[in-house]
Amino acid sequence: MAIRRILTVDNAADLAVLKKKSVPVETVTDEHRALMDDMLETMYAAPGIGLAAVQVGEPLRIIVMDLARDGEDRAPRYFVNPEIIEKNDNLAPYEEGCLSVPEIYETVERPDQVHIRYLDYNGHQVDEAADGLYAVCIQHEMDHLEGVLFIDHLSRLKRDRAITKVKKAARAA
Ligand code: K1U
Ligand code: ZN
Repeated sequence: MAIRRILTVDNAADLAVLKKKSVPVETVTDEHRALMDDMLETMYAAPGIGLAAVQVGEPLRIIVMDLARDGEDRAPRYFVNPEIIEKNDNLAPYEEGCLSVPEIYETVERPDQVHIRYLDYNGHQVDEAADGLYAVCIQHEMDHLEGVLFIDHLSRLKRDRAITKVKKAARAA
């Protein structure tokens, strides 16, 4: 397993990759499982609660997540080719962050419940309902698969300010 570099929006080459639409996985292979292992290690090290493959430079429709709280056992989740089958009309606000937009937290409104379908680590199909933080996180990560960042849900002014702030922080580091 290895910790990979997380692409960030302050770098023009990284941003071009982050804006790409990720491609579906045909069959879940050991190579994909190795990538998921690396992604999980990268996410834990960051630390974060979710990560899309494109954030480590692999534009494949793969996501990892762990929503376990401090003190709880790790509970890794793996999503290959996730789809939203149904979503609720109720929107709920949540202050989101993103490892590709470091140190920026802004409120985004999303459907508060979604029904998802995906392949797990072993390539088995799972159908599941997600609500609360699970619903927020899976929709945030699935946006990454379309090349959409959470700051794209903000006004242009707020988005530009966020990018300027990340660029300034990167220059100071
Ligand atoms: O970059 C990412 O996509 C990961 C992102 C996931 C996310 C967070 C909040 C709302 C929606 C999606 C993060 O993990 S940002 C870091 C974070 O939220 C966190 C870090 C340490 C402990 C707890 C949370
Ligand atoms: Zn993100």
